[in-house]
Amino acid sequence: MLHRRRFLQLGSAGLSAISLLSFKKATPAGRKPIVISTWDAGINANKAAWQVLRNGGRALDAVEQGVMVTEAEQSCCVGLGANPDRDGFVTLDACIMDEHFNCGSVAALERIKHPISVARRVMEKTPHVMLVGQGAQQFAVSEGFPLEAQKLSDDAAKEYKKWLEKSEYKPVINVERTKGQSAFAPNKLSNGDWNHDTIGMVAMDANGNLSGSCTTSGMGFKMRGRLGDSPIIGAGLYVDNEIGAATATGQGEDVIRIAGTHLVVELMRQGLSPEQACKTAVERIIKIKGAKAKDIQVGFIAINKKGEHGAYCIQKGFNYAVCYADDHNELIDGKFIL
Ligand code: SD4
Repeated sequence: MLHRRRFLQLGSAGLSAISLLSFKKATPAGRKPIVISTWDAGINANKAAWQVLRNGGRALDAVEQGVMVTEAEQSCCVGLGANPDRDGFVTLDACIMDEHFNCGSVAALERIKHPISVARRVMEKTPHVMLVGQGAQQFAVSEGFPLEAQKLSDDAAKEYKKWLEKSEYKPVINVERTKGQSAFAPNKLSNGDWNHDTIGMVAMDANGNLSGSCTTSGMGFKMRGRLGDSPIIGAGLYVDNEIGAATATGQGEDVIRIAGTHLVVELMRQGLSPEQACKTAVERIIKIKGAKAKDIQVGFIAINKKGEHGAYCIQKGFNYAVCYADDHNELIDGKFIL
C-alpha cells in the first residue's frame, strides 16, 4: 500500500506508470474499472465511458455517456440517422440498468436524439420500467428533451428509396462486417459500411459496481410497431450486481425467445466464465433455430464481478470493444460457432 504522501508526490505520470504495472501483472480477471461494448462503434463509445470511469465515476453514468456518443453519430446507424421502418419512420429503442436492479426503457420512440437518457429518466423519475411510442415521446418532451425534425438522414433516405423499389420484408439481420456476402446483408449502406443498428455497453466502475445500456434503431425496414430485444430488460440487457452484466446484438426476436442476457447472467451465476456463458446462450439459439440459424446473427458480450469479459456469436463477423486503461481500448473479434 502506498504511503499517502508518496502517492501524492507521484503525480499523474507516476500513477499511470503504477497502474500500467498493475494492469500488466493482472490476469484478465483483474480489470477494474472496465467497459465493453458491441461492434466497432464501441471504440468511440468506450472512450466517453472511460472518461467517467477513470475519474472514479459511476458505471451508470459511464454507460449512459458512452452510448450517447453513438446515438449522436449520424454516420452510425444507431439514433436518428438510422434506417427507418417500412413506413419511413425512425423509431428508437433503449434501456439502461444500474447496480440496484433499477431499470428504465423506452421503445418505438420517435424524434428524440438520446433515447438512452430518456430511458434513464423513466428509471429515475417514474414508477415504471417501460414507456413506449407517443407516451414515451410525451414524457421525453415533458422532461425537456427537444423534439427533433422528422427527417431521414441522407444515407437513410437513399437506403429507404432503394428498399422501396422491392419493399421486400426480410427479417434477416446484420451479419455485419462480412463485406461481400450480400445474402446476409440487408443493411449495407451506400457508403459501403455495414449497418450496426445497435450498441450495447456494460461496465464496472472502480467501486466494483456494474451497469449497462443498450440503444438501437432496431431492424432496418422493420414492420411499424416492431420491437426487438434491445429495450427489453433480460433480453437485450441485464445486470445483477452480485454476478455480472450482459448485453446483446443481432436478431432481437431470437434473443427475446431465450431471455438472452438474463440467461447469460444466470449461467455466470452457476460458475461459467463470461465467454462460456455467452457461448452457451448462443448454442441454445442455434439449437432452437436448427438449419435456420445460418441465416441470422446474434452476439452476446458480458463481464462478471471479477472484471473478466467475454463474447460469443452465431457466425463470424461480430466484434466488441474492450477498454480498461487510458491506452487500452481494443476491438476483439467475437468467437463464433457456425
Ligand atoms: C433488434 N437487436 O432490434 C436489435 C438489432 C441489432 O445490430 O442488434 N442490430 O433486434
